Amino acid sequence: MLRVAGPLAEVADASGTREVRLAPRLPGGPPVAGDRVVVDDTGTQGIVREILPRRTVLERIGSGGRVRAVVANADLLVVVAAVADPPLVPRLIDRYAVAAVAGGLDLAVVLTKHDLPHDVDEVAAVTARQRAAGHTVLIGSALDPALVGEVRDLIDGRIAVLAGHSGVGKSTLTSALTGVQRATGEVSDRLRSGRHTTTDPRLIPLPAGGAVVDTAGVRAFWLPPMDHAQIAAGFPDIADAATRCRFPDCRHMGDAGCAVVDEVDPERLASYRALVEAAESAERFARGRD
Ligand SMILES: Nc1nc2c(ncn2[C@@H]2O[C@H](COP(=O)(O)OP(=O)(O)OP(=O)(O)O)[C@@H](O)[C@H]2O)c(=O)[nH]1
Ligand SMILES: [Mg+2]
Ligand SMILES: [Zn+2]
Repeated sequence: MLRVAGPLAEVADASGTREVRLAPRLPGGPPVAGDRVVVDDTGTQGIVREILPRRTVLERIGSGGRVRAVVANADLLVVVAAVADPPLVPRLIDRYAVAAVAGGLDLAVVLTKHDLPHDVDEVAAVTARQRAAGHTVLIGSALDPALVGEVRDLIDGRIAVLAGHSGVGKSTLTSALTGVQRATGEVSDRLRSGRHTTTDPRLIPLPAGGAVVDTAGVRAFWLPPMDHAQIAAGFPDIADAATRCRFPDCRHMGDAGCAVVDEVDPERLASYRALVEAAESAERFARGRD
């Protein structure tokens, strides 16, 4: 499945790419980019009858507060963030890291717009923190073939999904990686119109194998409901220190003697705690309503 647009979808198989229709009330649907599907070809237009089980899935909270799949069966989540314009929000990277682990994807970070004026100390701190947590961080300009080559090597024949804020260069990278021209837009135009340049995720094969899924930029990325252990799993440094925490069922929220509190970088810990608190208050909120 390359792309879904309402009742229609684009699929690829050995014979090429074609447009098909989704069966009404498709179980587990609607399918998303990356889904493997069964197509019934007995009529004039193929109909998607079944979505095969997903090996991985990137999920977020969509409109209406429902959990929504963004991309299925991707191997790697590449969080694309600009060092400036739009401003770097390190905690967005952390939220994506939690979603990646929860969905079974590897995670890497690509920082773009390094050619623009930016806060050098802040970017160095964010890079160091992410690398210390065990994540690959690439940095450069999406317009520079050097960064594009590094991203290609990072993907290494896998299926990679590019995600992040609007205007950070996901489509610019996708075009350079795949040779398929994607619409890109100025950040100022986007702010004026309030719209994102890319509107739907699309899977595009890479010439040397693997594929890139260019997704629509987000304003914010809300995680599906999960408990503190699932959140900690998205913070490799916290998950590691947690193995040395002597309190059973510790949430690592600040008790003296907790190994996580003693060992982990304070900014990382604050980011983790903000997510645990948000998840728990959302749960309390949901419970209070029924
Ligand atoms: N100077 C500079 N400009 C960049 C860089 N990366 C992207 N741009 C520009 O930033 C603008 C937005 O890039 P896009 O590739 O459309 O961003 P996007 O992440 O796909 O945005 P959405 O589709 O809205 O999510 C375009 O004008 C790009 O040319 C970079 O590394 N440096
Ligand atoms: Mg785009
Ligand atoms: Zn603890």
